[in-house]
Amino acid sequence: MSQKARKLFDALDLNHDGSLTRAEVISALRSKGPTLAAQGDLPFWGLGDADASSALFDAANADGDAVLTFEEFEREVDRRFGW
Ligand SMILES: [Ca+2]
Ligand SMILES: [Ca+2]
Repeated sequence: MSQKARKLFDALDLNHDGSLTRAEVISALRSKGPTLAAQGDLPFWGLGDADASSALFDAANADGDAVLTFEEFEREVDRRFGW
């Protein structure tokens, strides 16, 4: 398991329900992204606008439902960020 993926997932899970909605990914990356990047918890190049965050959600959302599980999120960020 990727500790970095876990830390990022928990930071983005704004309502702490164990899954990420599209709105959470967009909102959390906008509000917390710069801090996460400054802490080394997210590559600076991984920061993007709402469209990029939405695209990240779609890329990770393997089953096409409304939320990302940790497993879906981990698979995508590990691949994308080389973790
Ligand atoms: Ca959530
Ligand atoms: Ca899903």
